[in-house]
Amino acid sequence: MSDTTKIDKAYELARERYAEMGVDTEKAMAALASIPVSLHCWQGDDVGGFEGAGELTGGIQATGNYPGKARTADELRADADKALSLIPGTHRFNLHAMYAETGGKKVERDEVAPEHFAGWIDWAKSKGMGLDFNPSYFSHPLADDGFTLSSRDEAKRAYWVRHGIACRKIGAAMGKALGTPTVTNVWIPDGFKDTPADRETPRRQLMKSLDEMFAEEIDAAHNLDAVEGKLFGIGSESCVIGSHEFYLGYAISRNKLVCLDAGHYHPTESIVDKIGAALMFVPEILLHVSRGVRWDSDHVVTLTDDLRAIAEEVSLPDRVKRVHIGLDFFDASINRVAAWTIGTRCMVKALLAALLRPLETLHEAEAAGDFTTRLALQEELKTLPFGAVWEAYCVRKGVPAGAEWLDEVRAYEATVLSARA
Ligand code: RNT
Ligand code: ZN
Repeated sequence: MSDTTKIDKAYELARERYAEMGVDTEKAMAALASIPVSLHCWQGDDVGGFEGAGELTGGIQATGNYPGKARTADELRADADKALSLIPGTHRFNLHAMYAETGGKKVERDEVAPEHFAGWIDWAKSKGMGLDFNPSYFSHPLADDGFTLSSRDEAKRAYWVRHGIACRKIGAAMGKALGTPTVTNVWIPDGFKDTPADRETPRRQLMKSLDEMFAEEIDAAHNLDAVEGKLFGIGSESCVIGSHEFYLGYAISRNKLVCLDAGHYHPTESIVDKIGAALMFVPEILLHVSRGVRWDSDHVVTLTDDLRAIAEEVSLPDRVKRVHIGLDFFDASINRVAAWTIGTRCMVKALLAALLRPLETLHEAEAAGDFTTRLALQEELKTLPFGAVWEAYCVRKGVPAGAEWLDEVRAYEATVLSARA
């Protein structure tokens, strides 16, 4: 029996089992195909970028030195092509400003322009993919004292405001060219290592900077602005200026997207319950799906209970259009193409598992106060043949169903990655 025949047979049985539970597997797969996940470019090169920056700063860290990381835009695109060929569905790609292609010329961050992303836009267009974007507020001499948009130094603050303005224009150009809005996400590292005496002044500076950056109205069909808070970073343990509360308030009052990064809260705090709560007050949200291990360590996303719960929240029919799913992890200790592939396949798997639930039945039981049925069904669902539906979905999308994707990554490693000195 060929593998595809085995997968077909297993799928037929799975379809029946799910139907008995009141779940239509065909509908679930159709819904899944319409949910894009935005792959972050920075897993491909440990958040290095193409400016020749020596060191990753901003209180984030990629540990490990696995050989073969991408050094140029062409290499990064080739690596992403490989990963995308192993992930079912059509997705998006998320760039940082420091990945501008400047033809070897030094271009200041406040002078980056759409032309520096023409190569990326052409590439995305050829793949029918949308792009997302981020201004880069780290790994730069003007960010070395740990303050950017919240700086008291007017020259520095103005420089970073101009960078933000330039990046929104790039986002809009990408969105316009690709016919799908680019989410341009602002994250800054600003904060204090030790107890501040004044927590207010830098936040006022940040608010002023954001208002200046967002002053120009941009068509929401082209660009959407998001703001990402966090609890702490390396070197900003005592106070992060752009905290969650700061940005939630900012996003609500300015009608912006709030970005929830799964690694940016207290270690036991999940973003699961923040999604629906925030959506009552902000128009849309951006997720940075990540996996913190003891701290904001940006581990590759795996199929954890937390990931599954996130997927359940975002895959609800009225949510999918309002939640932009982005990934944010960077592991330099394993093959980077594999890291992208593992993390994104897990995200898609979690979405499929979420879509394979008898939502109506669960909601009815809950509304009737029958929490016994709710719990019983939730647990039975965990052992239904979800893997058979996943494999069928992969076959239909023309990607490897199981671990054989790794053979392709290994072959790519042997022929392409190992040739990079
Ligand atoms: C940092 C934030 C931010 C970055 C990327 C590179 O803690 O999560 O999103 O990881 O922009
Ligand atoms: Zn993030």
